[in-house]
Amino acid sequence: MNRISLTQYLVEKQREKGLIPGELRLLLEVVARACKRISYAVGKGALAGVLGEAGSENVQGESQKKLDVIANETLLEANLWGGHLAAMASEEMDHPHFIPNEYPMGGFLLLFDPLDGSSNIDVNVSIGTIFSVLRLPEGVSEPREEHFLQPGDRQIAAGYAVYGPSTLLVLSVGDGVACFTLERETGSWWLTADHIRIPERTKEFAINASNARHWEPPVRRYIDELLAGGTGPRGRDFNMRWVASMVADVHRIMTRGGVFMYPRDAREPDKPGKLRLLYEANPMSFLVEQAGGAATNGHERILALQPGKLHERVAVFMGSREEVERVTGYHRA
Ligand code: AHM
Ligand code: MG
Repeated sequence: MNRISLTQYLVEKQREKGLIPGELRLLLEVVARACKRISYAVGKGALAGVLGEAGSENVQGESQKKLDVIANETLLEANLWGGHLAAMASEEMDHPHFIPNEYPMGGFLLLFDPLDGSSNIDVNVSIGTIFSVLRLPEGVSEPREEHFLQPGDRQIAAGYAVYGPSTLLVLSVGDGVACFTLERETGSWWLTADHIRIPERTKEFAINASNARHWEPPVRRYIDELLAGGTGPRGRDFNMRWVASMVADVHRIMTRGGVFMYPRDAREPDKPGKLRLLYEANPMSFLVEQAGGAATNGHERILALQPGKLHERVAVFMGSREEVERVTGYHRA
């Protein structure tokens, strides 16, 4: 079988298509290497003592699991000295981590959710890593936190790893979406799907329905219509799935379509949703749009939003275009 490795794929984007600078290729390879290490730690589980609580809290007031901390450190360490980055920001760190003076500074900013789906770590359900790459704005020689506050449309690459039955890396450099599978024995990533397209129509939706009583009217209306099935206004039955790991839910949608929602709700009225804009919603929206799907906060494209702060939250509706457009339309009605 003539297999294409991650390196070959990226070299082609760089050399033949001139789509990405060499520095970005090297950065993405380092991120992929860090994800591989995280995958090995996840795979060892209790045997490596990586399950359970870390006994600390992150800036969002969420208690950290040991793997949240391990994954964060793995990504930081791997990316610190390569010379491609100016700074890194993470769900698990209050403020960005700037590249220390002893290492060369590069022109990119890396953001990540090191371990997405933390509530699934200890129950052996798929979890993942989400990442986003931005450029340090032109003319800036000293990176600061505000330089991360760029709309998602400015991402030059984004991706996620899923640590599931297989370990996958799903990536876009703005030229479609490709999926690589990790061959554990050799540590190589092989291209296993390219030009991924999300079907425009779907019969599957993903939402945490235990929050139904807190939803806003447009979301209630939309879900009620889906639940009404064949005899309701939609005239067909829908199926529901909720893994509670965004990476796994979005990956299912990448594979067979569907719509993923985490709307804002009345539990914490001052927060516009649960998921974070810069390192969860933006990279996932970039991938979903690159695969022909759509992603909004109920009103606007997520990728067009101007972030106001690093750990900002946002409502999320993403996946098959027809459904995202419909639920977004209900917010306008
Ligand atoms: P995390 O990054 O701390 O794991 O939180 C994000 C996760 C998403 O992966 C998932 O879609 C959502 O939180 C699940 O939330 P809930 O537990 O409310 O269903
Ligand atoms: Mg997350």
